[in-house]
Amino acid sequence: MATRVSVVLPTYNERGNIAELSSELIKELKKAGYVPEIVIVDDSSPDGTGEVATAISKKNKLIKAIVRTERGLGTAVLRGINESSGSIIVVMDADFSHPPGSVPVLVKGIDDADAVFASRYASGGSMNTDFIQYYLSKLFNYAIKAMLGIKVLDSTGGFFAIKRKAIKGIKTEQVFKGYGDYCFRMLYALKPARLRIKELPFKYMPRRYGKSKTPLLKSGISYGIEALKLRRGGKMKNGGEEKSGNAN
Ligand SMILES: Nc1nc2c(ncn2[C@@H]2O[C@H](COP(=O)(O)OP(=O)(O)O)[C@@H](O)[C@H]2O)c(=O)[nH]1
Ligand SMILES: [Mg+2]
Repeated sequence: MATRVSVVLPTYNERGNIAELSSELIKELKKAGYVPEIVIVDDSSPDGTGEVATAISKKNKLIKAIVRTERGLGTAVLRGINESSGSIIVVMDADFSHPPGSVPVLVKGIDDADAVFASRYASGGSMNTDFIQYYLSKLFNYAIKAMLGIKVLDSTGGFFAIKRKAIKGIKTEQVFKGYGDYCFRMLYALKPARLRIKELPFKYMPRRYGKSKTPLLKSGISYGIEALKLRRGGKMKNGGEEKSGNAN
């Protein structure tokens, strides 16, 4: 039986991207021999992404649309994971920055791993920004990697494939919250399980339609604070405390 691959797409104002992206993902995964499932989690976007998602889900049973009243990237990803059914889960942005053509590459990479992270910084990867921005973001990601002792360099990108059974053991409510920081929180929570985790390069593209929702400086600062908190929490745990260190 072919492997079912669920792609979780969190959306906020992605009306121009979502239909085309869903159909390209289905095409790419089918071509590679997988059974695709697309799970869109929209937070009642004012641009009507939810309506488009609902309409395409009615036409195509491989697409599932969830429209929530709450707001938040981390919790949207978790909702998508919980409502998906594939043995492999892919999480990615819904704006074509994460190219649909890279998805089968990540999924294939899971043959000898438990999770595969798409990386802008691995050899062969790139980012469609100027030299300075690229190296600043790479440096920032190095700092997070060193601080948390995780294996993945691109731990803020939110583009990865993971086996469902790999996340069974983690406290998902504590991990999937906030913004892009959920991604390195997940890697940190997975550390004790000693999973096989690897990175494969991909080329980060400019978004096709719409605008970015990430306040770069603000999220950079809050990611830094979050990484510090996690590290401190980890040390406390090693020192004999019961608490997991990321209680809020
Ligand atoms: N459900 C949901 N999705 C979000 C939210 N904020 C951002 N996203 C989605 O998360 C992905 C990344 O956001 P984006 O604006 O592209 O940030 P950037 O890639 O850092 O510029 C996109 O698919 C967004 O639509 C949110 O509050 N809720
Ligand atoms: Mg984006």
